[in-house]
Amino acid sequence: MFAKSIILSLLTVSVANAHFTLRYPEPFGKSAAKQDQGPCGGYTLDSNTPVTQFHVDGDAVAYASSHPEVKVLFRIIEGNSPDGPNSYKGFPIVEQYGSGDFCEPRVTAPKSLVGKQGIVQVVQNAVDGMLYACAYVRFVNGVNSNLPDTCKNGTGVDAGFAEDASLEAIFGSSTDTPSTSETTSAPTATNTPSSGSLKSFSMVGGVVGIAIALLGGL
Ligand SMILES: [Cu+2]
Repeated sequence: MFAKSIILSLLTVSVANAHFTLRYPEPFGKSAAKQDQGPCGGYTLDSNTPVTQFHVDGDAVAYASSHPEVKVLFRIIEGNSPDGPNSYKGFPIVEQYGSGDFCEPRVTAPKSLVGKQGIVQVVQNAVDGMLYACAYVRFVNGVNSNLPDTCKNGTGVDAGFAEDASLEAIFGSSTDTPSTSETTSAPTATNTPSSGSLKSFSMVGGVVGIAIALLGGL
């Protein structure tokens, strides 16, 4: 019985620590250890923060998710502060299903930001609370026609538009109106198989399999 509870708590811990990893644009930092801390998952912008070009008419935001069901906000913030006064919805709120790689290749920003720096913030409303990651970007014209390799969807990963009051509330009651993007393209659901997610699936399968085997033997 003792061993059984240890195994169950180990499984719980591994899930709770995983959260998501922002892959593109290049994040402030890669650890998810403080991902429940807003606005940027425990990271702040400094002189070593990488800068990625971000195309205002459509660019990729890619992450790997350990959660099989989250709601996601892609928020565009003008300037160097994640608490800056001007922020915009880069895409309608999405509900992502299935764990693994996920990419939204048509996140947009207002054209007025071209030539300026800013922050792409990804906020997930997940089973273990609100999770945050940020990337520092320089806004450029046009659409990114050369999407990164990290922009892919894992096997079984799908998405649809969603509503989420907690994510909407991030915009607060400021006079700043989230941009009503005219984007009508649906979230990607190409389900291109990805070796990365297959690997993590089989890893999880292995852990669960071992746990089940051990439980069976108790
Ligand atoms: Cu999590």
